[in-house]
Amino acid sequence: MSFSEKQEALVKEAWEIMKEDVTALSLYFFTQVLEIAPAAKGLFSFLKDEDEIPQDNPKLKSHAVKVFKMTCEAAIQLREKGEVVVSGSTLKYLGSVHLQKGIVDAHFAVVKEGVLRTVEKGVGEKWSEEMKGAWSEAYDQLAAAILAEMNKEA
Ligand code: HEM
Ligand code: ISQ
Repeated sequence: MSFSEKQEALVKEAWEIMKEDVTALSLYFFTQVLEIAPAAKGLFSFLKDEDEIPQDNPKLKSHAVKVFKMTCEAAIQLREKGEVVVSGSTLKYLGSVHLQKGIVDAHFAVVKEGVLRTVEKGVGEKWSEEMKGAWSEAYDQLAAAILAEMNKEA
């Protein structure tokens, strides 16, 4: 399925709105992921020794932002090139980080659900099935690129 200009625009539009409130949304993102999979807490260096999710941790925020920004970039590439292209060195890094943390296929579905819930919350009344579809597709393709690299490195 090809990625349309409309879909790219929906992903970008959401991120533009979300940027305004990125600290709170980063927290929400982690909260959702840990609600679905509590064990994920032990995987993140900045969470594992905490009793609760830190409310104002720059690392937490920067990690969350990376996932959203990379999904946006994936949407742009999908529309422009029909596939997600992550630069070789970045992809290698992503592959090795996640491999080392023991991340598997099923974890990606958990993070995807977290991403979708966070976009839904972030955009409020602008949320739609079409926007959900566009984010899902961009995330899935990005996840597939990371997983393929992980399988290559394993
Ligand atoms: C680290 C992106 C999926 C768990 C990272 C980093 C990036 C990233 C960029 C490195 C951050 C840095 O060192 O600056 C992504 C993207 C994903 C994805 C774009 C999906 C498309 C997942 C999944 C899990 C996961 C499914 C499973 C829970 C982690 C962990 C780290 C990490 C544990 C290390 C965090 C730390 O520094 O302690 N990810 N990730 N990631 N990711 Fe992901
Ligand atoms: C996966 N990788 C990096 C950062 C993340 C933030 C929240 C949830 C999952 C993540």
